[in-house]
Amino acid sequence: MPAPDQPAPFDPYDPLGIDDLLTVEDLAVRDTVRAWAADRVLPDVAHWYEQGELPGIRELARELGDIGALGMSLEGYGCAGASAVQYGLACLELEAADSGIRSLVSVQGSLAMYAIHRYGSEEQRQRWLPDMAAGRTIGCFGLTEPDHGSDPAGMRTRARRDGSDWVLTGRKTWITNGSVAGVAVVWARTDEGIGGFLVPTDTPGFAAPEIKHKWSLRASVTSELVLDEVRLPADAVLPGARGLRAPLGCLNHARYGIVWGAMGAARTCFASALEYARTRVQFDRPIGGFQLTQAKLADMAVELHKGVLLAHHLGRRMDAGTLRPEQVSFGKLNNVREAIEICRTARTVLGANGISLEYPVMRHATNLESVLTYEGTVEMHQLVLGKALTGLDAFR
Ligand code: TGC
Ligand code: FAD
Repeated sequence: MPAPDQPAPFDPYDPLGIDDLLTVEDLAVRDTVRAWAADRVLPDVAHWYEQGELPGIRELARELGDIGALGMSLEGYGCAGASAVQYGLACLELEAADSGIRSLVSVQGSLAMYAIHRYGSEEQRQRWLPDMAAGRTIGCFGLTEPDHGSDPAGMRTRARRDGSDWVLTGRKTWITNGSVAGVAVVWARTDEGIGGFLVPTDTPGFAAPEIKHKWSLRASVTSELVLDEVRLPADAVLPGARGLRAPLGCLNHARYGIVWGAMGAARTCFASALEYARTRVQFDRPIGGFQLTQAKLADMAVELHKGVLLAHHLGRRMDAGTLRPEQVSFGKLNNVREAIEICRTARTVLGANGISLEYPVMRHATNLESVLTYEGTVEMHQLVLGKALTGLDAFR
């Protein structure tokens, strides 16, 4: 322990002492998730990535349920009721292993479970949430369509009334967890505007073919959703979800998790570059001794820890109930953009080894190409902020 008037020694992995902002409970959540990822993801993830698959996803989901990571900041129904900061720390630790694992958790908790928790009836919550919190049922969230990605207001998937039933027809694409889901939260146009529907995936007319040939998020299941006259009972509709604001409300929660998660990917790449720079010798000295390498490492560290501070600030606002959607856009825009830059810079520090799966940096950098695009592209978040700053809508 340093004397009270002496600052703690400089820690290259926590140069600003951000850990001091965390409570004992926060640190316990972080350590639990970090240990789980070290045990269950890190030993195999490069192989999964190379194979382009996530084998054992159902078992992984159940284990994530056991550690309380699914629907982590939701209250009741078997959810952990953790704080937003704790949920963020969990996202960071999961994405430090691989963005695909964080995606699994984001979609399950922040999108599918959040939609049911926030907009569902009591019966719907009782039916789905305990199994989803335990990882026994996996959920997916179908908003994006082949012709409507950034502009979901134009969606074509339609839900029409037939007696008391609903009949859904349409197509969703790029849906995380789609082929392994037991329930799909599907957003569709109705005569009263956009609504949300809970579709058990064994319903006749529903199919979820997996999307192959991805060069990013390869350790993640991504699928199309095909809805061909899918007949659902009246109680399949989410009663509290009216209009596009409902799915966008879920996105706030998931985007918030990404603000933290992206810094996890960046942390891993920074650590890899730092270690490499200390040990790789060229021109008779470690490359970390060259000014150009030090400039890279210093800039990476600055952006990494600024990003973590930003995430923490937004987490406190979410816990206080004061977080605005524009502030989430601010965080998602900055942290994913900086994270991918950190990973690309780390790649250069590792030279040729940087492109090898023996090191994690290229895997993280390619994963972040998806993270840059999903949950609102860079441009969408620039436009959200642009509109908030100027009062002028530049989307259309
Ligand atoms: P706009 O007219 O602005 O808004 C329509 C209604 O929604 C309200 N609203 C929001 N409410 C809550 N949170 C937000 N962030 C909101 N943004 C808007 C708004 O107040 C309005 O309400 P009301 O009551 O007046 O009707 O809508 P717009 O059509 O102009 O679109 C705005 C825009 C472009 C920002 C929005 O469409 C958008 O965010 N587009 C990006 C689409 C996107 O992010 N898709 C993500 C799909 S899910 C996914 O990618 C999961 S990947 C997860 C993983 O694997 O980890
Ligand atoms: P487009 O909307 O066609 O955009 C193409 C380009 O045009 C982008 O650069 C965009 O920013 C730009 N652009 C569009 N409009 C404007 C404008 N007005 N001004 C300036 N530039 C503009 N979706 C789900 O619903 N659920 C999921 O679980 C899900 N998981 C995903 C997993 C992965 C691996 C990926 C890659 C995507 C996933 N998505 C999911 C889809 C994702 O949300 C969309 O890809 C994203 O919203 C962008 O839509 P798009 O790909 O159709 O691009």
